Amino acid sequence: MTSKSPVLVDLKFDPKVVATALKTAFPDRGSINLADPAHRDRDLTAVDYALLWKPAPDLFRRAPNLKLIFSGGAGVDSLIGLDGLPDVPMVRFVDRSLTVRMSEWVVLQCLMHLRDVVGHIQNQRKRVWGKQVAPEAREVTVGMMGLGVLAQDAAAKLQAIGFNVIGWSRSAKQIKGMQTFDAGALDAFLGRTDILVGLLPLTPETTGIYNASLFAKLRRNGPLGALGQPVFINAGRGKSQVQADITAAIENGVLGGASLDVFEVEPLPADDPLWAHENVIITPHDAAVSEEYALMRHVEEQIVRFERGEPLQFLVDRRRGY
Ligand code: NDP
Ligand code: OXD
Repeated sequence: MTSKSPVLVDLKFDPKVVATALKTAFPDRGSINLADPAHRDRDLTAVDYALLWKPAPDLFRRAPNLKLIFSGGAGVDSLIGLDGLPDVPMVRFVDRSLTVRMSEWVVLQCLMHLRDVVGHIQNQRKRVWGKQVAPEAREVTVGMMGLGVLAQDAAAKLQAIGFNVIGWSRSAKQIKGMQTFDAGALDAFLGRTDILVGLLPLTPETTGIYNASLFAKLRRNGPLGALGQPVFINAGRGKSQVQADITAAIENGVLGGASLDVFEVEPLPADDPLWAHENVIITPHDAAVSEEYALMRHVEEQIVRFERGEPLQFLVDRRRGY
């Protein structure tokens, strides 16, 4: 009987949580956790599978016979350019737990801006009874940039609340109840958008895409006067945004507000001007964290499929970069 290859794990997550999750994960094959000092110097030459998030630079040299690589998150931008990355299938993380968390964050941010929650909290601190008349959600159009797994779920939940939702993606899509635009129709999409939600992967095409020229094309004073100034929300990747342009757009009124979970440099440096803007909501790249038990379950499921010769799910297209 041949023994099953253990799963090599190199995740720059909370090491205690990873170690706890690994105690029950992969019962038939075990794991080699590079965060565990007892495993650090193990021979990796016979390892078939690796679960990675920001792996060690020498990992692919030490593990030259990988057959399958798993990303510890939905995004693969931090893996795709790595030196020595072998030409084997790469599976990204797609799971209900991740999707639901992202939708919660997106809905929360849209409602924060719709109902001026920041303004209300400021009034409360000053003991001011500052009644506001907010627009109704249906008067506001949320434009999703990216219409993948995460954006489609968030869009459905925004629609359930009443927002008008439209979407833009590389390839044309037909989604019930939603006007969609393909890559060539970006300007038409932006011109109808009051709240822009970025859920794009980071690729050469999407690097710096959220910039001054794009913000200037968003709709101002929508048909019902809702919101007045457009809002930018991004939970995709920070390098898709030109941060200096966001700061300038907030300062010169091109944008009325922003919610940012991702940044060009993370953690966001303490002296970045975005921290100080009252109408900018900053969260520390925790819109949708990978839940370790769900991640290990997903890896196990895909390995079982692979070993049975069944097609893998959630495969990354290296040529497209996501
Ligand atoms: P998907 O791969 O399912 O969807 C990506 C979407 O982006 C697709 O609709 C795709 O178009 C579109 N897209 C890609 N490139 C372009 C382009 N050049 N022009 C127009 N559209 C483009 O990804 P997910 O929805 O699962 O995740 C999206 C991203 O969210 C991840 O890559 C990651 O960066 C980020 N993320 C952030 C988290 C956080 O906590 N902040 C957590 C999890 C993910 P098409 O449909 O035509 O292929
Ligand atoms: C991801 C992330 O890509 O957490 O999953 O950013």
